[in-house]
Amino acid sequence: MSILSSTLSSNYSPQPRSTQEHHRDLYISVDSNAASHSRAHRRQFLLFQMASTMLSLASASASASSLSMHDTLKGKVKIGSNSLSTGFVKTKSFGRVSMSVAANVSRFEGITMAPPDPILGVSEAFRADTNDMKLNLGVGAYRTEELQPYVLDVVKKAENLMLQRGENKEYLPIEGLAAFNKATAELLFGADNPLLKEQRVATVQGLSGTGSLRLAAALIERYFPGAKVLISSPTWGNHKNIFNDARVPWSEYRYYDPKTVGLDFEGMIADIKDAPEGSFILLHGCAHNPTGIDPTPDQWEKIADVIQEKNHIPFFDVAYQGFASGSLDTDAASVRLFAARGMELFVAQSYSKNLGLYAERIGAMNVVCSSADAAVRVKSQLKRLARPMYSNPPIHGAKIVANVVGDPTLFKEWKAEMEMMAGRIKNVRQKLFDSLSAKDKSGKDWSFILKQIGMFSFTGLNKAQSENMTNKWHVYLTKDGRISLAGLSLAKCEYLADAIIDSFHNVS
Ligand code: PGU
Repeated sequence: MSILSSTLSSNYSPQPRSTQEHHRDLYISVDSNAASHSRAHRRQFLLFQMASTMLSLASASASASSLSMHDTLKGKVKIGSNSLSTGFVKTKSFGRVSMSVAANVSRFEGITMAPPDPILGVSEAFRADTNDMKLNLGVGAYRTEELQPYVLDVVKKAENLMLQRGENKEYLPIEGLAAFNKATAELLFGADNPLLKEQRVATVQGLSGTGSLRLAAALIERYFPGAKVLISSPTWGNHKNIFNDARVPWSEYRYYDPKTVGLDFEGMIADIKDAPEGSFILLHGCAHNPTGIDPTPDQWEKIADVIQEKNHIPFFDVAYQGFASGSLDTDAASVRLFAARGMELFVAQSYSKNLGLYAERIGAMNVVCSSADAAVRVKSQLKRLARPMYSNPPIHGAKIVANVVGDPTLFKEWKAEMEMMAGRIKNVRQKLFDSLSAKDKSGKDWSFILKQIGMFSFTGLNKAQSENMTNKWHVYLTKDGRISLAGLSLAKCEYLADAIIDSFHNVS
C-alpha cells in the first residue's frame, strides 16, 4: 500500500494538457469512498497490477526496435496483430487518480538516442579501442611527435604571470575582457587598420569559434529574418548544426571538385551569384576545413567582387589564423582584403588551435560596420543576445590571449611556437606523400596532399574506405575521408600510407 499510496495522487485536476503530456501519464481510477475502504484496497491493488503489466509491455515495446517510441506514446502497444490501450482504466463515478509511473516508464521515453557526433564521436570510439597501433586522426587537435597533447610554453608563462598577479575570478562584462577584445581585433585586422581607429568594429568575446558563430547566427535570425546563409560544400560539419539550431535557413555553394581534387571556382562563383541578394556567404578565412583547399589571392578578389555586386554580407570563420601558413598576417589576408574594400562583414575567431586553448573556449565575434554608430548598436544587440544564453564569457582564456599578445616577448615566442606547430604538420604532410608515392605501385597521383594546407588532408576516401581504415587498421578519421595531420607523427606515416593504399585499392 505504501508504494501505491506514494504513487497515487487523489487531487487530480483536469487541466488542459497537450496530447503528448496526456499520454505520458497513466491514469487509473480508484474508489475514494472511505466506507468501501477494503474493497477499494483490493481494486487499487488489481488496477496497480494491471497498470504494471501494461507498463512493462510498454517499456518492452519501447526497447524493441520494431516498435517506435511514437507508437508507445500514442498509447498503443502492438503485439502481433493485437493492440492494447495503455490509456485510461475507468470505473464510473470514482475520482480519477494520477499515478506516477517512474518505476517502469520514464517521462523521457519520448527522447530518442542522439547519434554520435561525426567529429567528437570519433575520439570517443578511439578511446574505446585497445589496439596498440590505433591512431586518432579525427579531431583537429595538435599533438607532439610523440602524439601527446601540447600546451604552448607561452600559455604556461602567461598562466604563471596570472598566478603571480593573483588575479580574481569576478564576472566579466557581457562583451568579455576589454584587453582581449582589443587584442583579438588587432590580430585579425592588423593593429594599424584604420577601421579600428574609426571604431567600426563591434567585437565581443565568444565561447570560442563555435559560440561566436552561434551568437552571429542568433543576430542573423533576429535582425535579418529569412536571410539565407550560404555554406561551402563540403564544410565543417557543425556549421549546419549551428544554423539549424538558430533557425537560420542555409544552402550550399559548390566548393570542392572531386575530379581535380581542387577548388570548383566557377561553381562557387555561379552559386554565390545565384543566391538571393543580401545573403550571408560563409567563408573559411584560411585552411578550409575539411578540404585544405583555399582560394588564391586572385580568386579571393573575384569572390569579393561577386559578393559586393550582389550586396551579400561576407561571414568569415577564422579558426586557424597562424596555423595554416605559420604567419598570423598571411592567414588573415582574405579578411583584410574584404575589409579594405569598405565592406561590412562578420568574422568569428577561435584560439583553440593557434594557442592550443581548445578547452578554454576562447574566441570572438567581430562585426565590421560602415559607421562607428552602427558598431555601437550592433555590439549592444550582441550583448543582449549573449546575456540570456550564457550571461558572460569565461575569463581564463581571455587573460591568456591578452597577456600573450600584450607582452612583446611572449608575442614573439608565440609566433615561433606557431611556426613550429605549422612546420611539424608540413613535415608529416610531406612524409605521408613520400610514403604513399613510394609504396603505391598503381601510379596514382597523390600530389593533391601537398597542395592542401592547414591541419587536415582530404584524402578522397569514401565512407566504406574510411570505415576500413578504422575497422581494419585502427586509424580513426571522419567518415568524409578527412584526416587530421596534426594527430600524425613522422613515425606513423608509413603505417598510415599502408592503411590508405589498402583502403583505396581494396575497398570500393
Ligand atoms: N570553425 C571551423 C572551420 C573549425 O574547424 C572549428 C573546429 C571551429 C570553427 C570551432 O572550434 P572551437 O573549438 O569552437 O573554436 N573544428 C575542429 C574541432 C572539433 C570540432 O568539430 O569542434 C575539427 O576537428 O573540425
